[in-house]
Amino acid sequence: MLSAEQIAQLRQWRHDLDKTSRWCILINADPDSMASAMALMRIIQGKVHSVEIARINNVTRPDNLAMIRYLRIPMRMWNPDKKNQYTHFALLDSQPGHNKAFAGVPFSLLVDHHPMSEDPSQDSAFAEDAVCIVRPELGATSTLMTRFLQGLKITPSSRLATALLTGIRTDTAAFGRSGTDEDFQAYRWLSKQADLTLLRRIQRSEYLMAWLPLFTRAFQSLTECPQNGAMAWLGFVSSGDLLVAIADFFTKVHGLHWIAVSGIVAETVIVILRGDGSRDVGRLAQSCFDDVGEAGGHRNLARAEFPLSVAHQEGNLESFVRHRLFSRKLRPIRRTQETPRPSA
Ligand SMILES: [Mn+2]
Repeated sequence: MLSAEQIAQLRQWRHDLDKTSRWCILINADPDSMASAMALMRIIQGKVHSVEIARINNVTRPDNLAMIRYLRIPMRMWNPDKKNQYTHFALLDSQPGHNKAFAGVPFSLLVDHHPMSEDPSQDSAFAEDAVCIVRPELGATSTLMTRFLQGLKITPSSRLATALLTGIRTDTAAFGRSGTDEDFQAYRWLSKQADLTLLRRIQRSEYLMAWLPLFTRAFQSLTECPQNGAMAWLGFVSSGDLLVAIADFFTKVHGLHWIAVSGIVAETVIVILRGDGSRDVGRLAQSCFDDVGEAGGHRNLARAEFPLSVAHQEGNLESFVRHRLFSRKLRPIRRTQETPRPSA
């Protein structure tokens, strides 16, 4: 909740915005940052000369592409050469030290929910009178932006409310992973204004047309593994995200306790493991692939990566992976608290 004093400060900040200023809202685009950017745009529009949203990354996830399309989020790729077009910069859902692209940008506003960086910015000097609001206890920056809208008595459009709802849902994994009472209150408030049909359409955009041939490969190569598991081999794929999307699909199959979906991305073999918890796939990944590359994860989700060259020495890649998944008991399990865990 914002205090009366904080609301007064926010109103004053908005009131004092320079009518001639040209704002750029810089984000590392994901649902939370995109929604936050839309909210800030709504808050400062009309109070400044212009405001644009620029992203530093490519958006490739189908649900994020759907969010941009259905909610018509105006966004361009950040071009550092055009920095001089703007007089003010805002950074949302990130901190200057989080990405090289933020270096040297004199931010006037920072709103975020990540833990405060120990070394906030070596290269990025904040602008004079910069406002930094970091609330690490919150599940999403969208929650904070919702509080700002409430404090300013701005009723969000249904598209903006849907965006913020998507931001909170995504960052908290629909309150399954994180989220405080405050996130939940914001969520409930937004639900009244949001377009829930659109929200469902965004959530359901899990795959791209171009991925469908990979599903064919996955189904054709699917083989059973011990303890009600299965593995699929996809060969060369353009990114590890595709393997993740397909592995996640198989978690919806009742009776399948765990799945390993593998493929080759450039010079690396990637194995994505998902499970229903009846078997610790993090340990499985480690015991199978720890000796050839990086492997680890949690009970329900894990990942292993190793160089193509390792497996090549042992002949056929698919049988190499299969052999390891089948004969895991032959390898000792070494697992410590400090074991590196590739992001699964
Ligand atoms: Mn976030």
